[in-house]
Amino acid sequence: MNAVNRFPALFATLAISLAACSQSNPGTTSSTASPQATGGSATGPIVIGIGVAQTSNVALLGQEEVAGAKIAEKYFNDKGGINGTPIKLAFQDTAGDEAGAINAFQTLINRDKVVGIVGPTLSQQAFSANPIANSAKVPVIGPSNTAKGIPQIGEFVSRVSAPVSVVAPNSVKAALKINPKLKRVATFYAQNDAFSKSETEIFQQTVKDQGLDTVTVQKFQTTDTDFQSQATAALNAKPDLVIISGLAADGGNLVRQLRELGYKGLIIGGNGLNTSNLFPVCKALCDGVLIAQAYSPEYPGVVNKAFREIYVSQYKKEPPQFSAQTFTGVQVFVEALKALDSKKKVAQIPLPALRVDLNKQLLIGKYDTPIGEISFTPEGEIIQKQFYVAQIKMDSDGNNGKFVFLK
Ligand code: 1QQ
Repeated sequence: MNAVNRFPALFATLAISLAACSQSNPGTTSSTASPQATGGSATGPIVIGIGVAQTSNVALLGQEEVAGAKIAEKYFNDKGGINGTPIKLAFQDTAGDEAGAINAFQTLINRDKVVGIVGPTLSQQAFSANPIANSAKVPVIGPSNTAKGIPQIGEFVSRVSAPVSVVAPNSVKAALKINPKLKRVATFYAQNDAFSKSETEIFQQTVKDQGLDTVTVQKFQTTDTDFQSQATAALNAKPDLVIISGLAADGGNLVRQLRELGYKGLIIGGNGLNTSNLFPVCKALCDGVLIAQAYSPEYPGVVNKAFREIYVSQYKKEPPQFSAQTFTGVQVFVEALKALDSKKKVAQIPLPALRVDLNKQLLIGKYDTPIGEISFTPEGEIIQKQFYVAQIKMDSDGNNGKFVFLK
């Protein structure tokens, strides 16, 4: 089928997903923080910025981050906020590109006067927007920035999203457990996306380390919808494992087109495919895709139990990784602010000093979060213990699906 025939399906899918996004997250496109409600003000809530993608293709990933942040805001305020002072989240939509992330970060820093930012959604955006926050001495916690080099952007940048180097190899090992005879690997990656380039390097190294053969490497763009030429070239190389590093819309279309062309082997999706928003794109053909996870809904910690219960009651499904990681980002800010506040009331600290103190404090804390017990290296890299692999299981009509965690 040609590109023209593909477009209506893609746009219909995106329209549905984005409409669902705006319905489930009303009123989150801009901040309602008043000028008084600043980090270091004597009165009013303490404002934490959330700069993630609420529009564009990347909202397929970012809308799960908004959900996690909102659950965290209510959860921590119900528990008394920062020793009695509530927190308030200021949301700014980064959309899907660098310019959007830069705009959102500038608004959060200069207008909303946040104490710190959880965001952006993509590593591709982080490499452009984080240096701005870093120069302004505003702490940034990456909820989903997994490319190599993120904490190294600067001293005010940390992340609660474990890097591709520790997460991605798990799915290759899981594929080998399912089919120990695997040998021939076709790798696909989005060449216009920093995360996808970083993740494919790890996948390709893991393939070597596991004694498998790379039979082809195919490139695409995250904006592509037609993958006929790459998929056909890859299938001519007779792979028995396909590995995809891209984002949800492109990744989902690639999965679908590989299956439509007759590919029957295992498929591994990278972190950009790690959302149930993939399901409307590849429908029943999403079935069987393996994706490594930095979160399990079954993690037994107290905070995860509470988070999971709230998420399930609100969304009628298990919480996804990106929601858990964004909740975790807010939690780190809240707990670091509480620790600071018990030494000196944060409301009395001028905002520039508070931002600097907060960054120092968050890096030395230990946190019991939905994604497990975590801490940070002095550089801001997350130290996390548990990782998992899930496999997508679709209903036969392709309308509903779930992530089944492998033992
Ligand atoms: C990154 C990612 C994204 C695909 C998560 C939304 O891991 O850009 O680093």
